[in-house]
Amino acid sequence: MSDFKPLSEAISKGDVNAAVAETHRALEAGTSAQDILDKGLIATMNQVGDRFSSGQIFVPQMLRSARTMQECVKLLKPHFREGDVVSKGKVLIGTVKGDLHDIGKNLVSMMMEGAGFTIIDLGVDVPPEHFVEKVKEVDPDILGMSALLSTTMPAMADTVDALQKARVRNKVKIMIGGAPVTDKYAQKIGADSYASDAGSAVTRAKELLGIS
Ligand code: B1M
Repeated sequence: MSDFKPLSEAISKGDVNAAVAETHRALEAGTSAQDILDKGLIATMNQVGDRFSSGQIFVPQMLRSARTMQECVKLLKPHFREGDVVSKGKVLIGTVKGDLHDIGKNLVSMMMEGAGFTIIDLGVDVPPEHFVEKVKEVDPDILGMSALLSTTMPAMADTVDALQKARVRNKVKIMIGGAPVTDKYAQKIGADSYASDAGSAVTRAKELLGIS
């Protein structure tokens, strides 16, 4: 079993060089990219979140850890590719209005891209009207929304309403996710699907489009 302690410490401290070196080391030692992601990177970010909640660290430290994690994720990206495949479908994705968290959304995008979907990423703090405009312009198969704050979750419902008002709701499947989001909430706001993590986002997306 791999020792993720040095990687975890580097991410906690926000030491990009050490974290990148540790990620390289783990890959070279044959550790799977999935294990590095789950047991090294995501597990550490959860600890960082707990330290923030308990007042041991503040936003600047959390941000440094987040940036460090993003650099490590870049190294893992090529390992999640299934190869050059014909696109399984177009996915328009973004973090909802008022929300700046993008690590989870980026992981979902990366996994979906690796599984053969074409990703159009609108970034963070995306207002409902921008989602609507892009749905009309891009005509995606799936619209993915991410929210990490309980205060920004209602923006998902607002976006579904805006799509309805613009008469484009039925043109696209809607998938939502993010730490405070639940299956029940997805049903409540009329989304088509909820995924709890990046791996299941790929499975749910394939289910939505009836592909394997
Ligand atoms: Co923020 N933050 N943050 N933060 N932050 C949380 C979310 C929080 C839980 C921390 C805490 O208090 N314990 C808390 C939210 C409380 C709540 O609302 N319930 C919080 C807060 C309060 C805040 C601020 C308000 C702090 C402040 O300013 N006082 C502020 C808000 C800014 C804003 O958005 N307007 C803020 C700011 C930040 C930073 C900018 C410093 C930074 C974000 C940097 C960035 O993303 N570029 C940050 C971070 C890093 C976190 C924590 C520590 C980590 C989030 C993360 O990246 N996790 C977080 C605590 C935590 O989650 N433990 C916290 C790793 C990531 C892989 O997981 O995003 O859950 P996650 O994504 C998963 C799944 O959820 C799912 O798949 C992903 C991969 O498996 N998923 C989807 C996500 N989107 C999906 C979409 C899908 C399907 C699945 O379909 C489309």
